[in-house]
Amino acid sequence: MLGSMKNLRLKTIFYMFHVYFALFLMGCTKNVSADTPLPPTSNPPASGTPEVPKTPPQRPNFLFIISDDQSWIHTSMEAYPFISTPNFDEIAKNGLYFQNAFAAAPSCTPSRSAIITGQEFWQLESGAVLLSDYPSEKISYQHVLQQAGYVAGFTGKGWGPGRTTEADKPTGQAFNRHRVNSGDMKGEADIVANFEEFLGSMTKDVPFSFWIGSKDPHRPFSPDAVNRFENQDMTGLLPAFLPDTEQIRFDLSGYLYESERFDQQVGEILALLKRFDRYDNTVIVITSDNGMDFGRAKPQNYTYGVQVPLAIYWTGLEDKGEIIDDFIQLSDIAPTFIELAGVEVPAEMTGESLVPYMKVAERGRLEQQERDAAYSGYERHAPFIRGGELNLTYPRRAVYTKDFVYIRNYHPERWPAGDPPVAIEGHPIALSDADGNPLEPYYSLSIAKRPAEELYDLRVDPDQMVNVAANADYAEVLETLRNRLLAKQQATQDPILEDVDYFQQFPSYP
Ligand SMILES: [Ca+2]
Repeated sequence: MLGSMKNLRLKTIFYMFHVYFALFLMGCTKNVSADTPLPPTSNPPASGTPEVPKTPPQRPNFLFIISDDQSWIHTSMEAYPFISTPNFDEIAKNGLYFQNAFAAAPSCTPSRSAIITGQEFWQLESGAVLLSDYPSEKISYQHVLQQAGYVAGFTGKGWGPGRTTEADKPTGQAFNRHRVNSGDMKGEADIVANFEEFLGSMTKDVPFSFWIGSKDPHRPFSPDAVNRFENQDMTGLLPAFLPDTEQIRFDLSGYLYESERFDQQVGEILALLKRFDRYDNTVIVITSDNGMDFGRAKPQNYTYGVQVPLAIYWTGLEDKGEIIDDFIQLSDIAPTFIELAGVEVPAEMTGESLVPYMKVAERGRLEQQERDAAYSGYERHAPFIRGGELNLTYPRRAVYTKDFVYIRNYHPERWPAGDPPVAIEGHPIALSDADGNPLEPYYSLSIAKRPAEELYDLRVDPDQMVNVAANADYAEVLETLRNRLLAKQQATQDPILEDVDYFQQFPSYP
C-alpha cells in the first residue's frame, strides 16, 4: 500500500524533529501549531518605516461533490475492473485518497444530515430519519461559512429527502433553474449548467462554498445501460451476498453505468472550475452519501451500505498523492471546511477535522485522535414499510475497524428490512426471483430477522456473511467492540441509550 498513515506518522515525526531543531536554533522551544502562534519578533519596525499592510491569503473555496448510493469499491481507483472513473481518480491520485471513509448511515437523509452538521446522525433529531423535517436548530457548515462571508449554494440533491423551511437552507441557496431536457434524467437539475451559473454569479474575489448533489447512481437505473457481464466469469466481481443471476448482472451494469455518468459530470465540473479560474484555490471533495442499493448494502450497516469513496484535492495540500487507510467519517468534512476558512469550529460538531492530513504542520494532531474505527447507525428508511401506521424504527448501531464489524440491533424481534410482505427496504433485485428456492439464502441474508449482536471477521469474511458473535473464540473482540461502540454513543449522547424508541416520535412523510 502506497503511503499509509504509518508513513505519514513517520513523516510527522521526521518533520517535527526538524521543526524542533530549527526552533532550538532560534532559541525558542515553543510547540508549533496553528493554535500557538510564534511570538512576535523582538525587533519592531523602526519608527518612520511604515509597515506594509499584508494582504491576508485568500480563503479557499469549497466544492463538495456527492453521488447518491455508491459503494467505496466501485471506482477505478479501487481497481474494480468493470468501471472507469478517471476524474475521481485524478482527484484521488493528485490529492488525498481515503480508503476507509464511512457514511453516518446507509440512507440519504441521516447521512447528509451528518455531513452538513458535522455531527453523528443520532444527535440530529428529525434529521436522523428519511423523509422527515430538517432539524432547524442545527447549524450546518454552509451556515457557518455564510456568516463568515462566503457565498454558499447548492445544486441537485442537497439535504434530504425531507422537508425544510425557507429559513433552514442547510446547503445554502438553491441553483436548480437549469434542467436536463432529455433522456432518463429529463426534468432533473442539470448540475453542470447550474454550477456554471453559480460561478458566473460572483466575482473572483468572493469565496464560495458549493454543494453539487448528483442523483446517480440511485435507482432506478438508466435504460441506456447495457450488460457489461455477458459471458463473464463473475468470480470476485460480486459481493458474496448477491447471487449470480442475469438480473443481478443487468442491475449491476446499470449501477456502474450511472456511477460512470456521475464521474463524467465530475469531469465537466472540474473543467468549469478551471475555466472560471477558481481551480487553484478550491478544496474539492468527492464522495457518496451511502453505498449501493442492493441487498445487504443500502440500507444496511454492513460495509457495502456505508463505506463510500472519498477523495480530496486542493492546491494547498502539502503532501499530494497520499493513500490514507485511517478511518474517516463524513462528519469530519464540515469541521475541515470551517477550519480551513479560518473560522472557529462550533463546539457541537463532533466530527474531527481532516486538516492534519492536509497540512504537514498540523500532523502532530493525529497522535491525539483515534482514527482506527468508524461508526454508523440506522433508524428508519422508507416510510410505512412495517405496515399499519406505527411505522416502527429499527434502531441499529455499528462500529468498523480494520479487521471487524460489530453491529448492535436494539429490536431484534423486528424485521430489519420491513414487515413481509409489504416490503423489502433494500429491495435487492434478487428478491423478485426469490419465490423459487435457489435464491432463498440470499433472500434471508437481506431481510430475515437478526440477533441482537452481529460480529464479522473481515480477515476471513470481507463481505460479512458469517456472524461470529456467538463464537467463544471471539468473546474478547466482541466485548471490546461492544464497549467501544457504547463509549462512542455515550460521548456523543446517543438518545437511544436512554430510550431505545426515541426516534419513533419523528414522522416520515409519505
Ligand atoms: Ca443515497
